[in-house]
Amino acid sequence: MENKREDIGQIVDEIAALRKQLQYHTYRYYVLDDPEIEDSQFDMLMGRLIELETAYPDLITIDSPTQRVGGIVAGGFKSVTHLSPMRSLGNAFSAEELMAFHNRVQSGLGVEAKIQYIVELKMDGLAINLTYEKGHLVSGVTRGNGNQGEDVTSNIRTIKSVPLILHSDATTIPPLLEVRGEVYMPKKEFERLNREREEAGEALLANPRNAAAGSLRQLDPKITADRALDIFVYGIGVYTGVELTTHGQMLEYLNQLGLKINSQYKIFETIEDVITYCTNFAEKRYELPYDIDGMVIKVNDLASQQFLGYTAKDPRWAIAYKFPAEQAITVVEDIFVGLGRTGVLTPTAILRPVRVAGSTISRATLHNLDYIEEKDIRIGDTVIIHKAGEVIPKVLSVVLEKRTGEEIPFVMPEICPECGGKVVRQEGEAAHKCVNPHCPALFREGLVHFVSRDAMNIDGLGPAVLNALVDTNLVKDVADLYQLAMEQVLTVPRMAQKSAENLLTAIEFSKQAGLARLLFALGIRHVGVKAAGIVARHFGDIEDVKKASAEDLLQLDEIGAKIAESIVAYFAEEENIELVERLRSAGVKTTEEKQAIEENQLFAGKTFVLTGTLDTMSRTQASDIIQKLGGKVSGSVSKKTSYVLAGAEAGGKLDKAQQLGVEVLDEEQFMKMVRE
Ligand code: 3B8
Repeated sequence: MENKREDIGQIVDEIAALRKQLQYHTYRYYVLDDPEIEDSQFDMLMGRLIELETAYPDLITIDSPTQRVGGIVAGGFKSVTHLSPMRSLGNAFSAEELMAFHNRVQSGLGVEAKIQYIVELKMDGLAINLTYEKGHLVSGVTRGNGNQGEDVTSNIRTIKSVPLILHSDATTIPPLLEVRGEVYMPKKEFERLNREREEAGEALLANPRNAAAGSLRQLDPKITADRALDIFVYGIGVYTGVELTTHGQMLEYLNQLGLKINSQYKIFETIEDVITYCTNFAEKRYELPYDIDGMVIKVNDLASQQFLGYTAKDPRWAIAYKFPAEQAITVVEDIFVGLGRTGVLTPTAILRPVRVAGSTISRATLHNLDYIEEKDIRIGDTVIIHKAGEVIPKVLSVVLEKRTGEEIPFVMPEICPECGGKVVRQEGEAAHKCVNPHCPALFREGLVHFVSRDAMNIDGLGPAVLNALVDTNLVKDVADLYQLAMEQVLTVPRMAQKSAENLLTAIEFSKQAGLARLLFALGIRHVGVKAAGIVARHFGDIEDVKKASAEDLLQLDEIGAKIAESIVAYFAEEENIELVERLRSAGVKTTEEKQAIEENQLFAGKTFVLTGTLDTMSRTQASDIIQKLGGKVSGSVSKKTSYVLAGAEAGGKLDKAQQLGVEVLDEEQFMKMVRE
């Protein structure tokens, strides 16, 4: 017995030592890009740890280096409210706009103020908020709308340069730390992934940014783990327990904690130097191993940042300098009319292929007839095209000097190119539409929408597979997807056994997506992700959505008349009712957890009074959190006060609260409420 206990003690120590070593070498390899040991040595350490943890499963902890890849996230990602909002940057496209930014900063801080700027590379990825509590990673959430994002923690954990535990040597660990950074996919990894997809006959991803976004939205972290995502952190949200004076110092502090910062930042004393540096960098960007779409200019002094604050939208202390869009000259070889999900006919220019901004462009959207007429774009014209960060390039203008007179003006077809049905243009609308509700192209687009990421998120149904399923009549409506059998899927050209299995698993899995995704997936006009979520969480069951009147729906926050009427109209159609019924009997979940109180309205109707010094956050930050969650903050304690949040050296207000029997919370209790 005695012996056994000693053994366990030794095992515990060995496990701790292995974890420490693995953490350190992961940091050397993935954060510093400067490994100290061979991969094989690393694998041996990991092997030993796995061996011990297998023998002693009770000793496994969530932070163990063996636990980066977890199980599938059932039911989609949860929406989470950020403790402090995550804003996005305003843009400057020229030296003049940078100068204007500087003038605003200067007048904000006073004409005498000497301003130091720090310039960073602007990563073209996805903004993510990492929350660390007592040095442990507790969540990774997308920026979302700035207030709420999606909880993609399970996928963030697979990124090796994200420490699961912050480094505690040489620095203090903050009790609470929100770190902001950009998750990206290195160019090499993007190319590797696309090669793999090409071989598998899957649709290619447009650019590293989209690839990173798609990878982060996988419900199975194993898939994310297979894609070498990376991160650079560049800022903090709520943080406690440390004093920082400049942004540069903050970056170095984050670095000391084991987080990965981009060391290519530079500090400047004048705006002229900032401008020279930024404009010169445009050419160098293609030499980097990752995509950047500009530079970020920040006021270096943190007190000045705070003083300048934010406009309704953007920080006043920082701005993005976007590199000029790349332009190229080519020829419009044809104009093709495609059909969108809502029946809109969209003309696309087929271009003689040309290289712009690092990729080959062979088409550009022409939006609608007005756009074509305004720019007078004709088939055969030589045009200047322009590609900025966005995926779809645009035709900027026609090179009139190149006109020969042979060019053919574009005519919008009067019948739908897919079904031969009538095309109409409603008064006051720019779009031409096919109004045949049974148009096969509309159905195909509806299907693409149904399986898309924000909808039922069925992976493995790229355009080629979908077309094959539709063309062979295996899928005549979205409910048919749930009746597919293995033999049927295998009839799709180039479909391998493994892909077919994956597809059927993904379809099966999507049954649990829940009402919010389903409502969005159905493609009810005007019902976006957000509205679908609000309606689903309010009613909880599709039966109740069906029964809802326009007035019922209008009661909901953010649901306007257009959405309400469209939902009512959708469920007035017998055909749609039947479709929903078939989905339900196939096992598709048609309910959603109801929210008695809005998720972000935890403190609705509650009044807080703050007193004393809080040590994990400032009072302003605490007020922000309370208000964000629907609560009020008042200056004095009365019977109506719901809670007093008391920090150190709380005085009279605390006494009064106790007299009146008002509940008093300390910081820890408060944070616990917020977290739950
Ligand atoms: C404030 C500062 C947004 C950002 C910021 O590499 C704010 O700083 C932001 F409201 O989005 N993509 C960066 C990057 C992005 C941001 C940033 N710094 N380096 C980026």
